[in-house]
Amino acid sequence: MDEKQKSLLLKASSQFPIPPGVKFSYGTAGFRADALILESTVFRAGILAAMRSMKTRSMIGMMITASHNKISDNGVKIADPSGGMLTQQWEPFADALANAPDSDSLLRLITDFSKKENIVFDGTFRAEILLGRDTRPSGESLLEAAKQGIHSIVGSVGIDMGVVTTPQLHWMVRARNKGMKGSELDYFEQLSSSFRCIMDLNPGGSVNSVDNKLIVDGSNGVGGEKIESLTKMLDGLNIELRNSGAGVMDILNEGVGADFVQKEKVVPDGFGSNDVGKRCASLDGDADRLVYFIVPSADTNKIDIVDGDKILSLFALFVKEQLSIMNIKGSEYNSYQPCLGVVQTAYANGASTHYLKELGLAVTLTPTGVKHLHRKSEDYDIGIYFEANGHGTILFSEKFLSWLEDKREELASAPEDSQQKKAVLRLLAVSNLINQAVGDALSGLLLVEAILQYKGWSIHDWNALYQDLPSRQLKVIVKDRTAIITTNAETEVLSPMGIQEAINAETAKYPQGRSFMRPSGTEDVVRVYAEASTQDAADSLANSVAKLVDKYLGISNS
Ligand code: 16G
Ligand code: MG
Repeated sequence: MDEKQKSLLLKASSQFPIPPGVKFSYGTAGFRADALILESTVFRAGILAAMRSMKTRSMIGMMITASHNKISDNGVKIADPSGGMLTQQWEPFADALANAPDSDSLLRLITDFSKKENIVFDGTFRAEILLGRDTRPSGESLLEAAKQGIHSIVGSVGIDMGVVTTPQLHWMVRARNKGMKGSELDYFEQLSSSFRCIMDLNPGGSVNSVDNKLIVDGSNGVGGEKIESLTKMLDGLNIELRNSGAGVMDILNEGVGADFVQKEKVVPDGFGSNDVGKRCASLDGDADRLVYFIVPSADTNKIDIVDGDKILSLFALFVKEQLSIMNIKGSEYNSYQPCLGVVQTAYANGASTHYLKELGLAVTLTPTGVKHLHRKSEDYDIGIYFEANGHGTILFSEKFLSWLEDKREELASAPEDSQQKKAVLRLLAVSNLINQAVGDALSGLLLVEAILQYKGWSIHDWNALYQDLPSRQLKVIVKDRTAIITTNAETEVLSPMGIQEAINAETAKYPQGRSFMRPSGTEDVVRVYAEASTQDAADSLANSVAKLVDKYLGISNS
């Protein structure tokens, strides 16, 4: 590193001292904290993004968001050239960078790491970072900090995409690195044209007119604004947007949004007795989560949640159906058997896993966090993943897509009503509609709507695919959650010793009982999950396991 680069880094970083007494961790989905203490972290993440761009010789993404967290929080995460999450190999460097106590140690870290990674700071490569932020007021000043970080590496530029959803930014990074057009308008055009294509191929069975309207809870975040732009480009979809964030009292994620409805299972603000029986959907604050719900009666504030597991089941059913339409016995299509797999986490309701296995699908569990599910889904020709909380998408392998393209050509002269041809065209359209970079509430919502229309199903028909087992989630505050080591996709605890045996003994007392504990990757708590054949039983099992967590690890246990 030459003297010019060194002094640039020293000078810029001295403007962003780290707050005393805080330890930052890249965590499950990037750095997250109170926005007031994040400037140095975002500045340093800007340096990291520029170095990652130099290393990969590609465009990198940087998104400023704290997703479903409260409005006063913010965060930052990095998107790799594929549009996916930052490689896990760089996470320890991200942590070290964020916590380096002063400019000199920061410089030393950068010098050592760049030597190890063969990154040469000679200013000859133009590192490019696409920057996005959600609607949080703190986003603007944090964006400035990000730019300062980027500019402290000679030859690096930040391209500001403004206020976007997290999946939009990931999509743009992926598109641009593939040499395709990657503006917001391109994103909307791709989604709307592929949606139209699937709808045009639908057999014409339509849901009844009352049910035809979809009511969307925008979580008072960026998703609302974007869904409005998208709906303007769409026919055949009647969307009423609530919680758009436009009103003075509309506070981001407060009593609204996908995280709230999925965890609390109660009616979000802006919804009520007039919505009984209607098809409703909630996005989270940065629109990478999607869940649906039904208000079952005017007498209760409880909702029936149609969560990520049900979305996964709907997608899996649809894709499997298209594959079997193409795979007529004795035909040439038998020569290649695409492998369809589904990926869930331990939070997936046991009833969903049972349903998917009954469909004959390979079901795999990974630890919590999109990066784990996404990576596992890449093992399949078609990998569908969802977390119960609404993060998920469908990944198509290059091999499968080029096979589909060949089939399209072969079937070009087949009659318009050829079912095989339609199935091929449908799957190609799905691969364009559904975000291949990361789970995306907007593209996921369009695919759900198109499939319901295809099947002529109401939300009630969809919800009846299987019945969720009653479940309960609890949080427990402990002395040190890093003392916990889990295995088998977080379904078992290795350390502290003895706790797993105690959990097993409790769980065995309940019919259809299942429970696990895991340290949160985003909060300083331990999470407990339990399910059983009745709500009372699930509550009681969750409470017993929470007591065990407290006994083995709790604050009171000192
Ligand atoms: C983050 C993750 C999400 C995960 C959640 C778990 C991404 C983009 N988001 O929101 O996948 O379900 O954390 O939080 O990876 P927890 O560790 O606090 O339970
Ligand atoms: Mg989110």
